[in-house]
Amino acid sequence: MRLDVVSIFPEYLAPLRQSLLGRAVADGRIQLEVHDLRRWATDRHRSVDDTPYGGGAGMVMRPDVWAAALDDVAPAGATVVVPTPAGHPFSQATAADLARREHLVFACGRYEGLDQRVVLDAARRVEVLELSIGDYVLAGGEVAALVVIEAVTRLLPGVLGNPESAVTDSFGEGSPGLLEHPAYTRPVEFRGLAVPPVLLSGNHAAIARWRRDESLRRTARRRPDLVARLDPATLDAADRAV
Ligand code: 6GU
Repeated sequence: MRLDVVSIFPEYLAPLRQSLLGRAVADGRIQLEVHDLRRWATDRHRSVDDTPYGGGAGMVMRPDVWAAALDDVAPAGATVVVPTPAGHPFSQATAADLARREHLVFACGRYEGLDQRVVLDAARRVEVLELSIGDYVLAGGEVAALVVIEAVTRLLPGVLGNPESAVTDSFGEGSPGLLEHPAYTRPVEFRGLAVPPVLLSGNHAAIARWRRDESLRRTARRRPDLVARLDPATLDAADRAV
């Protein structure tokens, strides 16, 4: 996979070179380029923004600068991702979809976002996805791009340490749509808190049942919206008792 990220704060993207993803980049399994948007600015002051038509607070990022950048870094076949709190909700399903693309380009805006014509123009030749990572407002798209890139690249073969953890996690494709159960490791007692005895029993059926009950209880308490969306066919009699 190839990743290009365009930002006026390229140093914000430094975490992409850390950890498992950083290893994949260093080994050449992922091609990563981070670009400073100001490279495409043309005036003396390298300006990238201007006041909004119609008035109002904040600044809007200039279409000429962004279009020149995307012309250069998003060739035919690329998918352009524009992080914005006004975007479609980003989800595990979106991450799985993006993980199947050859080339992702992230256009990180600051201020009040990009002139909408940047999106309209780029969409004439490549797919453009405006995505939001949640219902809160960040100062810019950089951190959202980091979130999307981490969620996508950990699904690529050979990027995540353990490929199975990508399918068993709460929102993974092989999951029942429940939050994960709590996990424990040694010691068996820590600051007066014991590991639930069933996990020490060696009874694998009982352990599986306990984990499922804990997942159901946790999901019901924390994410009733997910319980409402569960396929009733995936629930057994013991589930209904929880
Ligand atoms: Cl993708 N960008 C910004 N700036 N704020 C956000 C967001 C994205 N998603 C949620 N809040």
